[in-house]
Amino acid sequence: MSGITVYGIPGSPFLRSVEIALKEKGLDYRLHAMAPGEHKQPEHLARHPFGRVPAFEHDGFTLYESQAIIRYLDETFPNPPLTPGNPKQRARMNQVIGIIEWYFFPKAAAPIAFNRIVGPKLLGLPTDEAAIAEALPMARTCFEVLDGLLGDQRYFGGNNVSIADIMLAAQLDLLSETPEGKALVTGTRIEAWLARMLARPSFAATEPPAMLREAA
Ligand SMILES: N[C@@H](CCC(=O)N[C@@H](CS)C(=O)NCC(=O)O)C(=O)O
Repeated sequence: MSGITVYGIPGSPFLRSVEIALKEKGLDYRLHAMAPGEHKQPEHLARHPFGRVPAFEHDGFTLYESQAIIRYLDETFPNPPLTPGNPKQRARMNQVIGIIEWYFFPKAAAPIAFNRIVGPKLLGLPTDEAAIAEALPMARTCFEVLDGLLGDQRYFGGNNVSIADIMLAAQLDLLSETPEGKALVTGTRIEAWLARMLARPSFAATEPPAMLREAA
């Protein structure tokens, strides 16, 4: 056993990105699956003071923040590498990760996916159409920019899958289940890239729960 435990709510794209990295590395791990709400309880707040998922442990070393976890895995278990060796390609990967964390997830993907899927279909909350409308201009900018950064490359960091590809595809798989996400992806270079990513065994092995897909 690798001594790795991942804590999270199945269906969370950030949890999934960590699991995908583990699968890409061929590492076994224990998933401590939590129910929604458990992430705000004292037991989890002790692992993650911001009350989010995922959290991670490796032989007593604890960590949260998906990017930090995946980078740690990549340095600790270097094969196959998820970080390009070339500085320019590495910079592109880091740029895409920055876009995901600052613009795409909080200002586009999260408001749309929450208000189309998680809130109304899983939590019984009303859809906030205004929040979706507000998120759309940022979502359009993100798609335009990401499509340009991918260009004709196979992956964002060149010829091999990188941390940026894993993090973005885990987010996009859920977002593209919404009408807005589907419309944004269709006809872009991101569409073929996403299909390639989702066909990887690491993605197939970490499919979100059927309940979430059916809700979309
Ligand atoms: N920056 C964090 C973001 C984690 C995050 O926002 N996770 C979402 C699920 S995908 C979450 O925990 N949401 C629950 C909440 O905000 O209460 C990371 O990279 O791990």
